[in-house]
Amino acid sequence: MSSPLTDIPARGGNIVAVPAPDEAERKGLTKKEIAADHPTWCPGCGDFSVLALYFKLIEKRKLWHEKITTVAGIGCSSRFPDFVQANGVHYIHGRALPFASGISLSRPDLHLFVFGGDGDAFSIGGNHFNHTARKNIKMSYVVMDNWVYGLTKKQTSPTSPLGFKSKTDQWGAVDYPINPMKQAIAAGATFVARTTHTNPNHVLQMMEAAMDHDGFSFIECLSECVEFYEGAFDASNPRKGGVFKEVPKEHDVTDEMAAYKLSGEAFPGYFGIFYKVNKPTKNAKEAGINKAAMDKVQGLKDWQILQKTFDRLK
Ligand SMILES: Cc1ncc(C[n+]2csc(CCOP(=O)(O)OP(=O)(O)O)c2C)c(N)n1
Ligand code: SF4
Ligand SMILES: [Mg+2]
Repeated sequence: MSSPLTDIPARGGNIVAVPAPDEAERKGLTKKEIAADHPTWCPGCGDFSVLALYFKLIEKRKLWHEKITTVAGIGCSSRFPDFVQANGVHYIHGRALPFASGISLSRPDLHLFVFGGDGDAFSIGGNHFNHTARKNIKMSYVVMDNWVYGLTKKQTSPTSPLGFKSKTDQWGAVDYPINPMKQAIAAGATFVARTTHTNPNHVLQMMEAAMDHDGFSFIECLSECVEFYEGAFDASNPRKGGVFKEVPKEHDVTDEMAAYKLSGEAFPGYFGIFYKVNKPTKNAKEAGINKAAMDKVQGLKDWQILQKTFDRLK
């Protein structure tokens, strides 16, 4: 019987099942079991609610410690893995996605979540974002967009709006901001959604849908930096007199042009799934290549495979 404790991918990319206790007997994790450390964010930071909803997702979907991996770069939002009692990596600024890609391709059995900020994702990590999306590597990437560099105390980020006054733009930002949704769609992400930390049910719904997507799933989650950009998202928060507008029911999520058009709506824009298509993942393609290679050397010992390789090089 297959078990969450013992399913490990074989060299060919297949899952090897080793007999183990019935998974039905195993209880899901509680928030107490999954919460590692007291988050060090400023009181009122939007990132708290995203973390709380990640815990909720883990509880709701009955994920176990060894089945979840949380990866991040550097930034306030990127502290995420430190606060989760499971395997995780707090990696280099902007380099979370390449690290996560390695995990995804070698351990396709894991639920892989990557969290980070707008600077991490679209500035220093911009290229990695495009390439991970186009390769359709299976993982869920949640960008906690606060329109500012929080950790380093208020510099202009790639999503800061024109005119935003920061330590790097004392007279107001002059560079046109990027649109994360348009960028994700154009780069080839197969799941693109938008949510905001002020609507917990919606965040959870988007995370669940992203997790269930077989491919690279991207969520832009507005997450307010109360310290350096207070009130940035008030226009999207009904409790602050704003509007939370869901993606229209008739929107066809497989229509790339329609998704692109939704992304162009002026702030606060729409929230929900903009784009979702099924395409073969790099994981599946590589597993196929690995299997074909392993079939060729079936029955041979490791040293015999190595010998054959060296013989070929002669
Ligand atoms: C290679 C490198 N360059 C720059 C930094 C400094 N640095 C750390 S976090 C950060 C930006 C953080 O902004 P963002 O990714 O939006 O995350 P936030 O803190 O807003 O959540 C920068 C520039 C670094 N740690 N490493
Ligand atoms: S500086 Fe901003 S993003 Fe960082 S913890 Fe404080 S409120 Fe959150
Ligand atoms: Mg930021």
